[in-house]
Amino acid sequence: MYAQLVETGSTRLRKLDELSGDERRFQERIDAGIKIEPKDWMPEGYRKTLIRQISQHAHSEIVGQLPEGNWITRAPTLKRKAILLAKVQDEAGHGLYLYSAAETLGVSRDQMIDDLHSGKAKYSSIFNYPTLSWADIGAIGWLVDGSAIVNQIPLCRCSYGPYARAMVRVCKEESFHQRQGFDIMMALCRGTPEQKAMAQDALNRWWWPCLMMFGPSDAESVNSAQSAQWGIKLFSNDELRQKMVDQTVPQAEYLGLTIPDPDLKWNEEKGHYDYGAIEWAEFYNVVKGNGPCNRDRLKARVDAHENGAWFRDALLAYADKQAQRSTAAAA
Ligand code: BYC
Repeated sequence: MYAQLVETGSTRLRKLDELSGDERRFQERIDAGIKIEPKDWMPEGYRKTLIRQISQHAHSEIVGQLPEGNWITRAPTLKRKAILLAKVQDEAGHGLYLYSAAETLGVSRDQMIDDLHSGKAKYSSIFNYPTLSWADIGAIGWLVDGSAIVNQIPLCRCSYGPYARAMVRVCKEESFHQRQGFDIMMALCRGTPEQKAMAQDALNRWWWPCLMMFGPSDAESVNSAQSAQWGIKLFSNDELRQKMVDQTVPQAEYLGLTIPDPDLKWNEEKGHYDYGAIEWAEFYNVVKGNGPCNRDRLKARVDAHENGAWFRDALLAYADKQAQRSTAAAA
């Protein structure tokens, strides 16, 4: 597994009667649905797991601006340009709420940014694929933001207060993003045969990477069991992936598009769609840094940080000057 393997303090899940003192009281609070707040006692593994997940989530929002930002100047109308600009700006906001939520756990913004730039911290595999046509912007909104909502609605009820509260606003905005993507797909599917073919091509390329966004299968997911016990994960990777498939198939039918999976079939007995095998080798390859755009994405972030150094220096110099002036005025 290509995982950071955060040391959670135990090699297997312990039952309530095996926990002692603070740990037991902590688990009882989680089991009673009481939110954990920054100043509450928490096991070190819980703190580290949240820093890992929330910072990776924040990095995904920030890196996630790159594939769509690529199309702001090329959006087909002024209205589409304004909508896309607002959407990409929302993603920056999501990154900032999430970095702030992670900071409440005692990690600094600088440390998180360093970990992203050094390759230690991950960001979502999905943002390592290129946006080749305008239809990709529709597909991202429809499928990537659609998947993000499925994954993130349960996070609004997760055990850590600042993360749960940040997710409420994020989910409301993601819902607008998903609709704007579906609206682009509807316009293309009602357009010329060439436009419809462009929409189909985008669906063909984004479908499988979107299923991979939910993470490895439950059998391979190293962090799930502990995160579930701690109330960070309320549904498993496979459960959420299934929800995404079930909700998206009728939407594709409405658009008149074909999901690129010959094994996709309604299973009457299960009440769910069965879907074909995911190419996990591709997922791990992307997570290891070898996807089509990994190097470009990281370079864009590092360059932006380095090019913004003068601005951060200027802010600090201004803050120092203001502090000196107020000290002088008080003297
Ligand atoms: N990509 O044990 P598992 C968005 C890693 S933002 C890369 O199941 P966990 C959007 C995983 O980190 C989308 N790596 O892990 C933004 C772990 O490695 P580490 C981001 C992945 O944490 C802008 C290892 O594989 N959403 O939607 O229990 C525009 C084993 O996995 C991926 C979030 O971050 C992946 N796809 O579960 C539009 C949501 N999947 O860390 C849209 C919050 C797994 O041990 N995060 N890995 O080195 C989560 O819900 C969970 O962290 C995950 C993974 C379900 C993603």
